[in-house]
Amino acid sequence: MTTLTILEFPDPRLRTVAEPVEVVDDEVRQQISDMFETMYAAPGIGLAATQVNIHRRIIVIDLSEEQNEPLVLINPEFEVLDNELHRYQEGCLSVPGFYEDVKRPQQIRVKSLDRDGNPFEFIADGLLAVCVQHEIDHLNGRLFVDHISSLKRDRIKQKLDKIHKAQAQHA
Ligand code: QAP
Ligand code: CO
Repeated sequence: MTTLTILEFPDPRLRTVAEPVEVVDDEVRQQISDMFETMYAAPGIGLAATQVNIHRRIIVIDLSEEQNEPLVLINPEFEVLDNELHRYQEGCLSVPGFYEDVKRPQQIRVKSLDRDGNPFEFIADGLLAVCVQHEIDHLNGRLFVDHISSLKRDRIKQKLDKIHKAQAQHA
């Protein structure tokens, strides 16, 4: 198992639109294992392949306290079931240390492939609905900071630029 490097905003590679997975093979399953290790180590509750510079449509999620409820989504799609918007204070492993309110539809139907390549679907609401939409945004090159004001986004960018410059100095 390997811990992967997480790209951080405003890295332009986070803007890449990921390609669908054609065949769910052992290479894909290895990437999924590495993504779980990376997410659990962080720790985080959701990670899209884009964030670790793998531009394929793969997401790992685990909302449990004990890190024992792994959910894998490959080529996921969703449909909005309840147009009512729900506000949630989101964070992101690619925007460390910053949290802002984002509004999204509160109930969705998710269609996906599992880690064996078999299709499955489920209805998500609450935190899971937030997480799935946040992660699918990543696969489309979007970040939660795209849903907030440009003023707030630019402030976050400036602060992270500063941190990244200091980190480069000490490297
Ligand atoms: C996405 O986020 C998400 O700033 C997953 O310093 C966000 O795992 C889904 C994290 C909100 C649902 C609701 C963030 C860790 C983890 C940080 C994460 C940090 C360390 C974020
Ligand atoms: Co994120």
